[in-house]
Amino acid sequence: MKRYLSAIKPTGKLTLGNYIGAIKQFVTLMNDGDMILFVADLHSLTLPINPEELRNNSRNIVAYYLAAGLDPKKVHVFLQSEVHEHSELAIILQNYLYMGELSRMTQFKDKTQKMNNEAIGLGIFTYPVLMAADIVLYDTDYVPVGEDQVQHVEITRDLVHRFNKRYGDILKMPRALIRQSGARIMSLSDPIKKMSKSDPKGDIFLDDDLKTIHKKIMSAVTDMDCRVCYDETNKPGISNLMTIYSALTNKSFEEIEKEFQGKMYGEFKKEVAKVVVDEIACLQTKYQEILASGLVDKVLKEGKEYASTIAEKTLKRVQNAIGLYRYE
Ligand code: ATP
Ligand code: LTN
Repeated sequence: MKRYLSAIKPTGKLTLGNYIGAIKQFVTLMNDGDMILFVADLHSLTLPINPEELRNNSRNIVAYYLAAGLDPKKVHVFLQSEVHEHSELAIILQNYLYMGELSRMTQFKDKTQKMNNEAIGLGIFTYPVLMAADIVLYDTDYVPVGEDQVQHVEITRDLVHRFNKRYGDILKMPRALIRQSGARIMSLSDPIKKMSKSDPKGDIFLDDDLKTIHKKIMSAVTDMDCRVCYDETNKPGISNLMTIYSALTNKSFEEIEKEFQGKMYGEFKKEVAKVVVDEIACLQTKYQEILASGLVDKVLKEGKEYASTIAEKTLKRVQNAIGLYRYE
């Protein structure tokens, strides 16, 4: 059975980008194999975060996982910080990734671009090491993520290759899995920028009220051309709305172009707004029910037990392979 593993950082309120690029993909894959999902709370410490927000965000992500339709009988969900093997394995694996390659990572460069060198924490630099540990700890086959995370999976693959060449066939080689369309939802106010929860300009949040969502879509930045057709380079705004519409309706770009041929942008936006509002309304209702039910804590407890059993075995296998002394 194939194993899928993925995570979301509790750095802020979830966006439509997280939902389409990551969570919806998890739901589609849930019946295809063993699925392990976690809240990457240790990764969220790599940039300053308020403790109360971190705690709330973590809990809310789990509730949204479940509200989106992830079935806790099929999917194992836990908090990264509760399975100590993630940190222990990262300490070992940091010796197999190099300063040069880490300093070339896009996320590191983007997130530290405006920071003073003296104030850049080590964690944002070694971020890919912890992520590699997250992935290999579970003998993962596939890592379903949005496009921005593919580079992190690629560096994990380099590490696995390097490690196995030296010690034998110890770590499983993972592969990134990205949606054909919807792997990169852009900001509604600046459609050449990724919609991102820690930089909320032009974001739709899953907990926005429905009127606000409608308004945000109706005022999304588009071009002057007025034809609903997909052209990422010249029409990034309309292409982004088409991507959102396509991801939520399963209609292809050709079908959408036909549907809105000769129609004004306003008409198209109204339809996109309706589809997004309907989907989020349903999600919000389930989310509130789940938060009130106490299910989140139960799921996290079971998930932690399941994950710990696997993680413990992998860590021992690695420790053995590299020569760390074990009594038993
Ligand atoms: P941050 O702003 O803190 O970096 P983020 O909003 O980019 O956060 P992550 O926690 O880094 O979100 O990502 C969780 C998952 O959602 C990842 O698989 C990521 O690729 C995906 N994702 C995030 N933003 C988008 C987006 N705009 N479009 C598609 N997928 C996305
Ligand atoms: N870096 C990821 C979150 C993450 C992750 C992982 C995703 C941490 N560890 C392991 C997949 C597998 C992000 O979404 N920003």
